[in-house]
Amino acid sequence: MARISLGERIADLLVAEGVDKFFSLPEVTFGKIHDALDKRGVPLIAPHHETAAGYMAEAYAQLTGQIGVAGGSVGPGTMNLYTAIANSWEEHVPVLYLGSERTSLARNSPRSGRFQAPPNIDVVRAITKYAVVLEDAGQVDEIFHEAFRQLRCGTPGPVYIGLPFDMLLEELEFGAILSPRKYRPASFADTVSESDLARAAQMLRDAKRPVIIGGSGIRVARAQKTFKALVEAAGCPVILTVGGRGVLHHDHPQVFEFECGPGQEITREADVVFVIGASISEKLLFGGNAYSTQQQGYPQPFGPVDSTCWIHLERDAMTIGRNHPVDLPLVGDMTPVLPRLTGLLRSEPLPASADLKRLRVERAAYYAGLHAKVTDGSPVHSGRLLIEVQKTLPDDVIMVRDGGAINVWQMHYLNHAASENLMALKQGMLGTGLPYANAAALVAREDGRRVCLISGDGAFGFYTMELETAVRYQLPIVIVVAYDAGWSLEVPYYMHVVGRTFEVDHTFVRLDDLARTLGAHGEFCDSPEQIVPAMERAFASGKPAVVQIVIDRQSNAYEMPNPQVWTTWHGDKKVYES
Ligand SMILES: Cc1ncc(C[n+]2csc(CCOP(=O)(O)OP(=O)(O)O)c2C)c(N)n1
Ligand SMILES: [Mg+2]
Repeated sequence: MARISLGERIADLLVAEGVDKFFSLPEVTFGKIHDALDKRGVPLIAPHHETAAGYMAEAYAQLTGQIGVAGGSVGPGTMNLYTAIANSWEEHVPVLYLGSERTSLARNSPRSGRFQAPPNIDVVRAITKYAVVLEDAGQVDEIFHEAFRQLRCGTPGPVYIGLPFDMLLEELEFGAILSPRKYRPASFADTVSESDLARAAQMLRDAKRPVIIGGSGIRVARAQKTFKALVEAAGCPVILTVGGRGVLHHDHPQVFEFECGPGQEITREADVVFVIGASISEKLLFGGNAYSTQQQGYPQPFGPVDSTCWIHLERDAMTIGRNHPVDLPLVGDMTPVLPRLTGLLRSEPLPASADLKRLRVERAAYYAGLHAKVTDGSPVHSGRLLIEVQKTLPDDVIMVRDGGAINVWQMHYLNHAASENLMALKQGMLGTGLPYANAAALVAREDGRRVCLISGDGAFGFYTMELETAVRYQLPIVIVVAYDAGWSLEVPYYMHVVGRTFEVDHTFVRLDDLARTLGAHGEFCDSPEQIVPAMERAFASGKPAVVQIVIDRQSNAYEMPNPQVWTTWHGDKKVYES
Protein backbone atom coordinates (compact mmCIF):
# COMPACT_ATOMS: atom_id res chain seq x y z
CA MET A 1 0.00 0.00 0.00
CA ALA A 2 1.36 3.43 -0.98
CA ARG A 3 2.18 5.96 1.66
CA ILE A 4 -0.06 9.03 1.61
CA SER A 5 -0.14 12.18 3.68
CA LEU A 6 -2.46 12.64 6.63
CA GLY A 7 -4.10 15.47 4.68
CA GLU A 8 -4.98 13.06 1.90
CA ARG A 9 -6.28 10.48 4.37
CA ILE A 10 -8.59 13.07 5.89
CA ALA A 11 -9.89 13.90 2.41
CA ASP A 12 -10.60 10.20 1.83
CA LEU A 13 -12.42 9.92 5.15
CA LEU A 14 -14.58 12.95 4.32
CA VAL A 15 -15.37 11.70 0.81
CA ALA A 16 -16.37 8.29 2.20
CA GLU A 17 -19.01 10.15 4.25
CA GLY A 18 -20.38 11.88 1.14
CA VAL A 19 -18.90 15.30 1.91
CA ASP A 20 -19.00 17.31 -1.31
CA LYS A 21 -18.12 20.85 -0.18
CA PHE A 22 -15.59 22.28 2.24
CA PHE A 23 -16.29 25.76 3.62
CA SER A 24 -13.16 27.59 4.69
CA LEU A 25 -10.90 30.51 3.87
CA PRO A 26 -7.88 29.78 1.71
CA GLU A 27 -5.31 28.79 4.25
CA VAL A 28 -1.91 27.32 3.68
CA THR A 29 -1.67 25.14 6.77
CA PHE A 30 -4.63 23.18 5.38
CA GLY A 31 -3.06 23.08 1.91
CA LYS A 32 -2.77 19.29 1.90
CA ILE A 33 -6.46 18.88 2.71
CA HIS A 34 -7.59 21.46 0.15
CA ASP A 35 -5.43 19.91 -2.53
CA ALA A 36 -6.53 16.36 -1.78
CA LEU A 37 -10.22 17.32 -1.57
CA ASP A 38 -10.05 19.24 -4.83
CA LYS A 39 -8.47 16.23 -6.57
CA ARG A 40 -11.38 14.14 -5.28
CA GLY A 41 -13.96 16.58 -6.69
CA VAL A 42 -14.73 18.41 -3.44
CA PRO A 43 -14.35 22.16 -3.97
CA LEU A 44 -13.19 24.66 -1.40
CA ILE A 45 -15.92 27.27 -0.96
CA ALA A 46 -14.27 30.36 0.47
CA PRO A 47 -16.21 33.22 2.03
CA HIS A 48 -14.56 36.25 3.65
CA HIS A 49 -14.84 35.24 7.27
CA GLU A 50 -14.55 31.94 9.12
CA THR A 51 -17.76 32.53 11.04
CA ALA A 52 -19.50 32.90 7.68
CA ALA A 53 -17.88 29.61 6.59
CA GLY A 54 -19.42 27.95 9.64
CA TYR A 55 -22.84 29.46 8.93
CA MET A 56 -22.60 28.28 5.33
CA ALA A 57 -21.84 24.74 6.45
CA GLU A 58 -24.77 24.97 8.85
CA ALA A 59 -27.26 26.02 6.16
CA TYR A 60 -25.85 23.42 3.80
CA ALA A 61 -26.44 20.70 6.42
CA GLN A 62 -29.99 21.90 7.10
CA LEU A 63 -30.97 21.90 3.46
CA THR A 64 -29.33 18.64 2.40
CA GLY A 65 -29.52 16.39 5.45
CA GLN A 66 -25.78 15.84 5.02
CA ILE A 67 -23.13 16.90 7.48
CA GLY A 68 -21.60 20.32 6.81
CA VAL A 69 -17.83 20.76 7.05
CA ALA A 70 -16.10 24.05 7.86
CA GLY A 71 -12.45 24.82 8.53
CA GLY A 72 -10.50 27.58 10.25
CA SER A 73 -6.90 28.60 9.78
CA VAL A 74 -4.42 28.35 12.60
CA GLY A 75 -4.96 30.78 15.50
CA PRO A 76 -7.46 33.55 14.75
CA GLY A 77 -9.14 31.71 11.88
CA THR A 78 -10.09 28.89 14.21
CA MET A 79 -11.05 31.39 16.92
CA ASN A 80 -13.45 32.92 14.42
CA LEU A 81 -15.19 29.55 14.17
CA TYR A 82 -16.25 29.66 17.83
CA THR A 83 -19.37 31.75 17.18
CA ALA A 84 -20.49 29.46 14.39
CA ILE A 85 -19.77 26.38 16.51
CA ALA A 86 -21.88 27.82 19.33
CA ASN A 87 -24.66 28.56 16.87
CA SER A 88 -24.64 25.01 15.45
CA TRP A 89 -24.79 23.76 19.03
CA GLU A 90 -27.83 25.88 19.80
CA GLU A 91 -29.51 25.22 16.43
CA HIS A 92 -28.83 21.46 16.67
CA VAL A 93 -27.15 21.17 13.29
CA PRO A 94 -24.51 18.54 12.48
CA VAL A 95 -21.41 20.44 11.37
CA LEU A 96 -17.86 19.10 11.50
CA TYR A 97 -15.48 21.93 12.38
CA LEU A 98 -11.83 21.37 11.55
CA GLY A 99 -9.44 23.73 13.29
CA SER A 100 -5.84 24.17 12.31
CA GLU A 101 -3.64 23.81 15.40
CA ARG A 102 0.01 24.36 16.29
CA THR A 103 2.16 21.33 17.14
CA SER A 104 1.59 19.69 20.50
CA LEU A 105 4.92 21.12 21.69
CA ALA A 106 3.68 24.63 20.98
CA ARG A 107 0.22 23.99 22.37
CA ASN A 108 1.44 22.41 25.58
CA SER A 109 4.10 24.97 26.29
CA PRO A 110 3.43 27.14 29.37
CA ARG A 111 5.26 30.04 27.74
CA SER A 112 3.27 33.16 27.04
CA GLY A 113 3.44 35.06 23.79
CA ARG A 114 3.05 31.99 21.59
CA PHE A 115 1.94 32.90 18.08
CA GLN A 116 -1.43 31.58 16.94
CA ALA A 117 -1.87 29.04 19.70
CA PRO A 118 -5.22 29.86 21.35
CA PRO A 119 -6.77 27.31 23.74
CA ASN A 120 -9.34 26.11 21.17
CA ILE A 121 -10.08 22.79 22.74
CA ASP A 122 -10.89 24.27 26.15
CA VAL A 123 -13.22 26.80 24.58
CA VAL A 124 -15.11 24.56 22.19
CA ARG A 125 -15.63 21.62 24.55
CA ALA A 126 -18.69 23.27 26.07
CA ILE A 127 -20.32 23.86 22.68
CA THR A 128 -19.67 20.59 20.86
CA LYS A 129 -20.80 16.98 21.14
CA TYR A 130 -17.19 15.85 20.76
CA ALA A 131 -14.00 17.89 20.68
CA VAL A 132 -10.51 16.55 20.29
CA VAL A 133 -7.07 17.45 18.96
CA LEU A 134 -5.50 14.74 16.86
CA GLU A 135 -2.24 13.84 18.61
CA ASP A 136 -1.05 11.01 16.39
CA ALA A 137 -1.56 10.71 12.64
CA GLY A 138 -2.08 6.96 12.99
CA GLN A 139 -5.21 7.61 15.05
CA VAL A 140 -6.97 9.64 12.37
CA ASP A 141 -9.51 7.01 11.27
CA GLU A 142 -10.58 6.28 14.84
CA ILE A 143 -11.04 9.96 15.64
CA PHE A 144 -12.94 10.80 12.45
CA HIS A 145 -15.16 7.73 12.82
CA GLU A 146 -16.10 8.88 16.32
CA ALA A 147 -16.79 12.36 14.91
CA PHE A 148 -19.07 10.94 12.23
CA ARG A 149 -20.90 8.76 14.76
CA GLN A 150 -21.48 11.81 16.95
CA LEU A 151 -22.63 13.88 13.99
CA ARG A 152 -25.06 11.28 12.72
CA CYS A 153 -26.49 9.90 15.99
CA GLY A 154 -28.51 11.38 18.84
CA THR A 155 -29.44 15.05 18.93
CA PRO A 156 -27.70 16.70 15.98
CA GLY A 157 -24.92 19.12 16.87
CA PRO A 158 -21.36 20.18 16.04
CA VAL A 159 -18.08 18.35 16.49
CA TYR A 160 -14.58 19.85 16.57
CA ILE A 161 -11.35 18.19 15.47
CA GLY A 162 -8.11 20.11 15.91
CA LEU A 163 -5.46 19.18 13.35
CA PRO A 164 -1.83 20.07 14.16
CA PHE A 165 -0.81 21.39 10.80
CA ASP A 166 2.69 19.91 10.77
CA MET A 167 1.07 16.50 11.08
CA LEU A 168 -0.94 16.97 7.90
CA LEU A 169 2.26 16.55 5.92
CA GLU A 170 3.20 13.25 7.59
CA GLU A 171 3.09 10.29 5.26
CA LEU A 172 1.86 6.94 6.50
CA GLU A 173 0.70 3.64 5.11
CA PHE A 174 -3.03 3.50 5.79
CA GLY A 175 -5.30 0.48 5.32
CA ALA A 176 -8.44 0.49 3.18
CA ILE A 177 -11.03 3.14 4.00
CA LEU A 178 -13.87 1.61 6.00
CA SER A 179 -17.36 1.95 4.66
CA PRO A 180 -19.44 4.19 6.97
CA ARG A 181 -21.70 1.17 7.57
CA LYS A 182 -18.92 -0.43 9.52
CA TYR A 183 -18.58 2.32 12.11
CA ARG A 184 -22.02 3.92 12.39
CA PRO A 185 -25.61 2.92 11.69
CA ALA A 186 -26.42 3.34 7.99
CA SER A 187 -29.91 4.40 8.92
CA PHE A 188 -31.38 4.85 12.31
CA ALA A 189 -32.46 1.80 14.15
CA ASP A 190 -36.18 1.88 14.50
CA THR A 191 -36.13 1.89 18.26
CA VAL A 192 -39.69 2.85 19.15
CA SER A 193 -41.61 -0.28 20.16
CA GLU A 194 -44.84 -1.28 18.47
CA SER A 195 -46.67 -1.02 21.80
CA ASP A 196 -45.44 2.53 22.51
CA LEU A 197 -46.43 3.58 19.03
CA ALA A 198 -49.84 1.98 19.42
CA ARG A 199 -50.21 3.86 22.72
CA ALA A 200 -49.34 7.13 21.02
CA ALA A 201 -51.94 6.44 18.31
CA GLN A 202 -54.51 5.57 20.97
CA MET A 203 -53.76 8.73 22.97
CA LEU A 204 -54.30 10.82 19.85
CA ARG A 205 -57.52 8.93 19.12
CA ASP A 206 -58.87 9.32 22.67
CA ALA A 207 -57.91 12.97 22.97
CA LYS A 208 -60.61 15.61 22.83
CA ARG A 209 -58.24 18.40 21.78
CA PRO A 210 -54.89 17.04 20.64
CA VAL A 211 -52.20 19.29 19.25
CA ILE A 212 -48.99 18.45 17.40
CA ILE A 213 -46.03 20.78 17.88
CA GLY A 214 -43.49 20.71 15.06
CA GLY A 215 -40.02 22.28 15.20
CA SER A 216 -36.92 22.86 13.13
CA GLY A 217 -35.72 19.30 13.79
CA ILE A 218 -38.16 18.24 11.08
CA ARG A 219 -36.21 20.34 8.57
CA VAL A 220 -32.84 19.09 9.80
CA ALA A 221 -34.13 15.50 9.42
CA ARG A 222 -35.58 16.38 5.96
CA ALA A 223 -38.84 14.88 7.19
CA GLN A 224 -41.28 17.53 5.92
CA LYS A 225 -43.25 15.11 3.75
CA THR A 226 -43.63 12.38 6.34
CA PHE A 227 -44.56 15.01 8.95
CA LYS A 228 -47.29 16.30 6.63
CA ALA A 229 -48.65 12.78 6.12
CA LEU A 230 -48.72 12.23 9.88
CA VAL A 231 -50.53 15.44 10.77
CA GLU A 232 -53.07 14.85 8.03
CA ALA A 233 -53.74 11.38 9.41
CA ALA A 234 -54.07 12.89 12.90
CA GLY A 235 -56.42 15.65 11.74
CA CYS A 236 -55.65 17.96 14.67
CA PRO A 237 -54.19 21.48 14.86
CA VAL A 238 -50.45 21.77 14.39
CA ILE A 239 -48.41 24.48 16.06
CA LEU A 240 -45.17 25.27 14.26
CA THR A 241 -42.45 26.76 16.43
CA VAL A 242 -40.64 29.85 15.16
CA GLY A 243 -37.77 27.68 13.91
CA GLY A 244 -40.20 25.17 12.44
CA ARG A 245 -42.06 27.70 10.30
CA GLY A 246 -42.40 26.40 6.78
CA VAL A 247 -42.05 22.68 7.50
CA LEU A 248 -45.76 22.67 6.72
CA HIS A 249 -47.22 25.18 4.24
CA HIS A 250 -48.46 28.39 5.88
CA ASP A 251 -51.88 27.86 4.26
CA HIS A 252 -52.20 24.22 5.25
CA PRO A 253 -55.60 23.96 7.00
CA GLN A 254 -54.11 22.56 10.21
CA VAL A 255 -51.31 25.10 10.74
CA PHE A 256 -51.21 27.57 13.62
CA GLU A 257 -48.55 29.54 15.45
CA PHE A 258 -47.88 29.65 19.19
CA GLU A 259 -47.16 33.37 19.11
CA CYS A 260 -50.31 34.69 17.51
CA GLY A 261 -53.93 34.19 16.53
CA PRO A 262 -55.66 31.30 18.26
CA GLY A 263 -52.37 29.45 18.90
CA GLN A 264 -52.40 30.02 22.62
CA GLU A 265 -56.00 28.90 22.97
CA ILE A 266 -55.02 25.68 21.19
CA THR A 267 -52.12 24.92 23.50
CA ARG A 268 -53.98 25.95 26.66
CA GLU A 269 -56.95 23.73 25.87
CA ALA A 270 -55.02 20.74 24.54
CA ASP A 271 -55.37 17.48 26.45
CA VAL A 272 -52.67 15.69 24.42
CA VAL A 273 -49.54 17.51 23.24
CA PHE A 274 -47.34 15.64 20.79
CA VAL A 275 -43.92 17.29 20.28
CA ILE A 276 -41.90 16.41 17.16
CA GLY A 277 -38.53 17.88 16.22
CA ALA A 278 -38.62 20.53 18.92
CA SER A 279 -37.32 20.93 22.41
CA ILE A 280 -39.93 22.31 24.76
CA SER A 281 -37.93 25.48 24.89
CA GLU A 282 -38.13 28.98 26.35
CA LYS A 283 -39.98 30.04 23.18
CA LEU A 284 -42.75 27.64 24.28
CA LEU A 285 -42.35 28.97 27.83
CA PHE A 286 -40.89 25.55 28.69
CA GLY A 287 -44.40 24.16 28.42
CA GLY A 288 -45.33 26.27 31.45
CA ASN A 289 -42.95 25.67 34.31
CA ALA A 290 -42.61 27.36 37.67
CA TYR A 291 -39.95 29.69 36.27
CA SER A 292 -42.17 31.18 33.61
CA THR A 293 -45.50 31.07 35.40
CA GLN A 294 -44.63 31.74 39.06
CA GLN A 295 -41.38 33.70 38.91
CA GLN A 296 -42.15 35.60 35.72
CA GLY A 297 -45.93 35.62 36.04
CA TYR A 298 -46.73 34.58 32.50
CA PRO A 299 -50.06 32.84 31.94
CA GLN A 300 -49.91 29.06 31.89
CA PRO A 301 -49.42 28.30 28.16
CA PHE A 302 -50.56 24.66 28.33
CA GLY A 303 -53.08 22.78 30.45
CA PRO A 304 -52.17 21.56 33.95
CA VAL A 305 -49.52 18.83 34.05
CA ASP A 306 -51.81 16.26 35.69
CA SER A 307 -54.56 16.55 33.10
CA THR A 308 -52.45 17.03 29.95
CA CYS A 309 -50.59 14.15 28.32
CA TRP A 310 -47.31 14.93 26.64
CA ILE A 311 -45.78 12.71 23.98
CA HIS A 312 -42.23 13.61 22.95
CA LEU A 313 -40.49 12.05 19.95
CA GLU A 314 -36.73 12.50 20.42
CA ARG A 315 -33.57 10.89 19.15
CA ASP A 316 -31.73 11.45 22.39
CA ALA A 317 -33.12 9.83 25.52
CA MET A 318 -31.24 12.36 27.67
CA THR A 319 -33.49 15.18 26.48
CA ILE A 320 -36.70 13.44 27.52
CA GLY A 321 -38.32 15.13 30.48
CA ARG A 322 -35.58 17.75 30.78
CA ASN A 323 -37.72 20.77 29.97
CA HIS A 324 -41.14 19.42 30.83
CA PRO A 325 -42.58 16.19 32.25
CA VAL A 326 -43.36 13.67 29.50
CA ASP A 327 -46.03 10.97 29.71
CA LEU A 328 -45.01 8.95 26.68
CA PRO A 329 -41.39 9.26 25.56
CA LEU A 330 -40.78 7.96 22.05
CA VAL A 331 -37.02 7.65 21.77
CA GLY A 332 -36.24 7.20 18.11
CA ASP A 333 -35.64 8.84 14.79
CA MET A 334 -38.53 10.55 13.07
CA THR A 335 -37.54 9.22 9.63
CA PRO A 336 -38.77 5.66 10.31
CA VAL A 337 -41.15 6.49 13.17
CA LEU A 338 -43.44 9.05 11.51
CA PRO A 339 -44.53 6.76 8.63
CA ARG A 340 -45.17 3.90 11.06
CA LEU A 341 -47.39 6.07 13.23
CA THR A 342 -49.14 7.46 10.17
CA GLY A 343 -49.90 3.88 9.11
CA LEU A 344 -51.45 3.13 12.50
CA LEU A 345 -53.62 6.24 12.41
CA ARG A 346 -54.76 5.62 8.85
CA SER A 347 -55.83 2.07 9.61
CA GLU A 348 -58.75 3.54 11.54
CA PRO A 349 -59.13 7.12 10.32
CA LEU A 350 -59.50 9.88 12.87
CA PRO A 351 -62.11 12.55 12.38
CA ALA A 352 -60.74 16.05 11.80
CA SER A 353 -60.78 18.10 15.02
CA ALA A 354 -64.19 19.68 15.48
CA ASP A 355 -62.71 23.06 16.35
CA LEU A 356 -60.44 23.28 13.35
CA LYS A 357 -62.74 25.33 11.13
CA ARG A 358 -63.50 27.92 13.80
CA LEU A 359 -59.82 28.19 14.75
CA ARG A 360 -58.82 28.71 11.14
CA VAL A 361 -61.43 31.44 10.76
CA GLU A 362 -59.97 33.13 13.85
CA ARG A 363 -56.47 32.75 12.49
CA ALA A 364 -57.51 34.29 9.16
CA ALA A 365 -59.16 37.15 11.08
CA TYR A 366 -55.93 37.69 13.03
CA TYR A 367 -53.90 37.99 9.85
CA ALA A 368 -56.56 40.15 8.18
CA GLY A 369 -56.43 42.46 11.21
CA LEU A 370 -52.67 42.74 10.83
CA HIS A 371 -52.99 43.54 7.15
CA ALA A 372 -55.55 46.22 7.92
CA LYS A 373 -52.95 48.02 10.04
CA VAL A 374 -50.52 48.37 7.16
CA THR A 375 -50.16 51.85 5.71
CA ASP A 376 -49.13 52.92 2.24
CA GLY A 377 -46.91 55.88 2.93
CA SER A 378 -43.32 56.59 2.18
CA PRO A 379 -40.90 55.53 3.66
CA VAL A 380 -42.34 52.08 3.56
CA HIS A 381 -44.24 50.48 6.43
CA SER A 382 -42.54 47.21 7.47
CA GLY A 383 -45.73 45.20 6.98
CA ARG A 384 -46.17 46.73 3.51
CA LEU A 385 -42.61 45.78 2.61
CA LEU A 386 -43.31 42.14 3.46
CA ILE A 387 -46.67 42.05 1.67
CA GLU A 388 -45.19 43.54 -1.51
CA VAL A 389 -42.09 41.36 -1.49
CA GLN A 390 -44.19 38.21 -1.11
CA LYS A 391 -46.05 38.98 -4.32
CA THR A 392 -42.84 38.30 -6.23
CA LEU A 393 -41.61 35.14 -4.53
CA PRO A 394 -41.70 31.86 -6.45
CA ASP A 395 -43.57 29.07 -4.62
CA ASP A 396 -40.47 26.95 -4.17
CA VAL A 397 -38.25 29.82 -3.01
CA ILE A 398 -35.82 29.14 -0.18
CA MET A 399 -36.41 31.89 2.38
CA VAL A 400 -33.73 33.16 4.69
CA ARG A 401 -34.50 35.64 7.46
CA ASP A 402 -32.29 37.89 9.52
CA GLY A 403 -32.56 41.11 11.50
CA GLY A 404 -34.11 42.52 14.64
CA ALA A 405 -37.46 44.29 14.60
CA ILE A 406 -37.94 43.41 10.93
CA ASN A 407 -37.63 39.76 11.85
CA VAL A 408 -40.42 40.12 14.39
CA TRP A 409 -42.48 41.67 11.57
CA GLN A 410 -41.54 38.72 9.36
CA MET A 411 -42.88 36.28 11.94
CA HIS A 412 -46.32 37.82 11.46
CA TYR A 413 -46.40 39.20 7.92
CA LEU A 414 -44.29 36.77 5.94
CA ASN A 415 -46.96 34.21 5.22
CA HIS A 416 -45.32 32.71 2.23
CA ALA A 417 -45.53 29.10 1.19
CA ALA A 418 -41.77 28.58 1.41
CA SER A 419 -41.12 25.17 2.81
CA GLU A 420 -37.47 26.00 3.33
CA ASN A 421 -37.16 28.75 5.85
CA LEU A 422 -33.77 29.35 7.38
CA MET A 423 -33.12 31.62 10.32
CA ALA A 424 -30.95 31.42 13.40
CA LEU A 425 -33.63 32.35 15.85
CA LYS A 426 -32.73 29.93 18.64
CA GLN A 427 -30.28 32.60 19.81
CA GLY A 428 -31.44 35.41 17.54
CA MET A 429 -27.98 35.33 15.97
CA LEU A 430 -27.70 38.37 13.70
CA GLY A 431 -25.53 38.05 10.60
CA THR A 432 -26.34 34.49 9.59
CA GLY A 433 -28.56 35.67 6.73
CA LEU A 434 -26.08 36.34 3.95
CA PRO A 435 -23.90 33.25 4.57
CA TYR A 436 -27.05 31.08 4.88
CA ALA A 437 -28.39 32.51 1.62
CA ASN A 438 -25.12 31.86 -0.21
CA ALA A 439 -25.02 28.25 0.94
CA ALA A 440 -28.69 27.84 0.07
CA ALA A 441 -27.99 29.08 -3.45
CA LEU A 442 -25.17 26.56 -3.82
CA VAL A 443 -27.64 23.81 -2.91
CA ALA A 444 -30.41 25.28 -5.08
CA ARG A 445 -28.10 25.44 -8.06
CA GLU A 446 -28.83 21.74 -8.56
CA ASP A 447 -32.56 22.27 -9.13
CA GLY A 448 -32.99 25.91 -10.13
CA ARG A 449 -34.81 27.07 -7.01
CA ARG A 450 -34.33 30.73 -6.06
CA VAL A 451 -33.20 32.10 -2.71
CA CYS A 452 -34.52 35.25 -1.05
CA LEU A 453 -33.04 36.78 2.08
CA ILE A 454 -35.01 39.40 3.97
CA SER A 455 -32.71 41.16 6.41
CA GLY A 456 -32.47 44.16 8.66
CA ASP A 457 -29.76 46.59 7.60
CA GLY A 458 -27.87 46.06 10.84
CA ALA A 459 -27.80 42.30 10.32
CA PHE A 460 -26.79 42.77 6.68
CA GLY A 461 -23.83 44.82 7.88
CA PHE A 462 -22.27 41.91 9.78
CA TYR A 463 -20.93 40.06 6.73
CA THR A 464 -21.57 42.47 3.88
CA MET A 465 -18.53 41.31 1.92
CA GLU A 466 -20.23 37.95 1.54
CA LEU A 467 -21.95 39.75 -1.31
CA GLU A 468 -18.64 39.49 -3.12
CA THR A 469 -18.69 35.76 -2.32
CA ALA A 470 -22.12 35.56 -3.98
CA VAL A 471 -20.77 37.40 -7.02
CA ARG A 472 -17.67 35.18 -7.23
CA TYR A 473 -19.68 31.96 -7.08
CA GLN A 474 -22.46 33.40 -9.28
CA LEU A 475 -25.17 32.82 -6.71
CA PRO A 476 -28.31 34.69 -7.82
CA ILE A 477 -29.68 35.39 -4.34
CA VAL A 478 -32.12 38.27 -3.91
CA ILE A 479 -31.41 40.21 -0.73
CA VAL A 480 -34.11 42.51 0.57
CA VAL A 481 -32.68 44.95 3.08
CA ALA A 482 -35.28 46.61 5.30
CA TYR A 483 -33.39 49.84 5.61
CA ASP A 484 -33.88 52.15 8.58
CA ALA A 485 -30.22 53.11 8.99
CA GLY A 486 -30.07 51.66 12.45
CA TRP A 487 -30.61 49.01 15.09
CA SER A 488 -34.32 49.56 15.57
CA LEU A 489 -35.12 46.69 17.86
CA GLU A 490 -32.94 48.28 20.52
CA VAL A 491 -34.74 51.61 20.39
CA PRO A 492 -38.00 51.02 22.28
CA TYR A 493 -36.28 49.06 25.04
CA TYR A 494 -33.56 51.65 25.54
CA MET A 495 -36.32 54.24 25.79
CA HIS A 496 -38.24 52.09 28.22
CA VAL A 497 -35.27 51.33 30.44
CA VAL A 498 -33.20 54.54 30.41
CA GLY A 499 -35.27 57.03 28.44
CA ARG A 500 -32.63 57.54 25.75
CA THR A 501 -30.69 55.53 23.19
CA PHE A 502 -27.01 54.92 22.52
CA GLU A 503 -25.44 54.61 19.07
CA VAL A 504 -28.47 53.10 17.41
CA ASP A 505 -28.17 55.22 14.23
CA HIS A 506 -26.00 54.59 11.19
CA THR A 507 -24.97 56.84 8.32
CA PHE A 508 -27.38 56.62 5.40
CA VAL A 509 -25.69 54.41 2.78
CA ARG A 510 -26.90 53.58 -0.73
CA LEU A 511 -26.66 49.80 -0.71
CA ASP A 512 -27.71 49.59 -4.36
CA ASP A 513 -24.54 51.51 -5.26
CA LEU A 514 -22.50 49.26 -3.01
CA ALA A 515 -24.04 46.21 -4.69
CA ARG A 516 -23.14 47.49 -8.15
CA THR A 517 -19.58 48.25 -7.02
CA LEU A 518 -19.25 44.64 -5.93
CA GLY A 519 -20.57 43.35 -9.26
CA ALA A 520 -24.08 42.59 -8.02
CA HIS A 521 -27.42 44.04 -9.14
CA GLY A 522 -28.75 46.95 -7.07
CA GLU A 523 -32.25 48.36 -6.51
CA PHE A 524 -33.40 51.21 -4.31
CA CYS A 525 -37.00 51.78 -3.21
CA ASP A 526 -38.46 54.36 -0.90
CA SER A 527 -42.13 53.93 -1.67
CA PRO A 528 -44.36 50.83 -1.79
CA GLU A 529 -45.22 50.84 -5.51
CA GLN A 530 -41.54 50.55 -6.43
CA ILE A 531 -41.09 47.24 -4.63
CA VAL A 532 -42.70 44.71 -6.98
CA PRO A 533 -40.95 46.00 -10.16
CA ALA A 534 -37.64 46.22 -8.29
CA MET A 535 -37.99 42.65 -7.04
CA GLU A 536 -38.90 41.43 -10.52
CA ARG A 537 -35.82 43.11 -11.98
CA ALA A 538 -33.72 41.64 -9.18
CA PHE A 539 -34.92 38.08 -9.86
CA ALA A 540 -34.57 38.58 -13.62
CA SER A 541 -31.01 39.94 -13.36
CA GLY A 542 -29.67 36.43 -12.74
CA LYS A 543 -27.10 38.01 -10.42
CA PRO A 544 -26.89 38.41 -6.69
CA ALA A 545 -29.12 41.40 -6.11
CA VAL A 546 -29.66 43.85 -3.26
CA VAL A 547 -33.07 45.48 -3.01
CA GLN A 548 -32.69 48.30 -0.50
CA ILE A 549 -36.08 49.39 0.81
CA VAL A 550 -36.22 52.43 3.05
CA ILE A 551 -38.64 51.68 5.86
CA ASP A 552 -40.41 53.80 8.41
CA ARG A 553 -38.14 53.69 11.44
CA GLN A 554 -40.80 54.78 13.89
CA SER A 555 -43.29 52.05 13.07
CA ASN A 556 -40.58 49.42 12.54
CA ALA A 557 -39.35 50.00 16.10
CA TYR A 558 -42.52 50.81 17.99
CA GLU A 559 -45.34 48.98 16.23
CA MET A 560 -43.97 45.44 16.02
CA PRO A 561 -46.86 42.98 16.20
CA ASN A 562 -47.18 41.18 19.54
CA PRO A 563 -43.96 42.54 21.08
CA GLN A 564 -44.91 41.01 24.42
CA VAL A 565 -44.47 37.55 22.90
CA TRP A 566 -40.87 37.80 21.95
CA THR A 567 -39.90 39.60 25.12
CA THR A 568 -41.05 36.45 26.95
CA TRP A 569 -38.21 34.63 25.20
CA HIS A 570 -35.81 36.35 27.52
CA GLY A 571 -38.12 35.57 30.37
CA ASP A 572 -37.16 39.01 31.61
CA LYS A 573 -40.61 40.32 32.23
CA LYS A 574 -39.43 42.81 34.83
CA VAL A 575 -37.06 44.46 32.34
CA TYR A 576 -39.55 44.90 29.55
CA GLU A 577 -42.82 45.37 31.34
CA SER A 578 -42.04 47.14 34.58
C1 LIG B 1 -24.89 38.72 16.98
C2 LIG B 1 -25.91 39.59 17.65
N1 LIG B 1 -25.52 40.80 18.16
C3 LIG B 1 -26.42 41.60 18.75
C4 LIG B 1 -27.73 41.22 18.88
C5 LIG B 1 -28.73 42.15 19.57
N2 LIG B 1 -29.70 42.70 18.59
C6 LIG B 1 -30.87 42.10 18.36
S1 LIG B 1 -31.78 42.85 17.21
C7 LIG B 1 -30.64 44.07 17.00
C8 LIG B 1 -30.89 45.16 16.00
C9 LIG B 1 -30.92 44.62 14.59
O1 LIG B 1 -30.95 45.66 13.64
P1 LIG B 1 -31.40 45.40 12.17
O2 LIG B 1 -30.85 44.13 11.66
O3 LIG B 1 -31.13 46.61 11.39
O4 LIG B 1 -32.96 45.17 12.33
P2 LIG B 1 -34.02 46.27 12.87
O5 LIG B 1 -34.18 46.00 14.33
O6 LIG B 1 -33.45 47.62 12.61
O7 LIG B 1 -35.27 45.99 12.10
C10 LIG B 1 -29.55 43.85 17.84
C11 LIG B 1 -28.35 44.72 17.90
C12 LIG B 1 -28.07 39.93 18.36
N3 LIG B 1 -29.31 39.44 18.45
N4 LIG B 1 -27.16 39.17 17.74
MG1 LIG C 1 -32.31 48.31 11.02
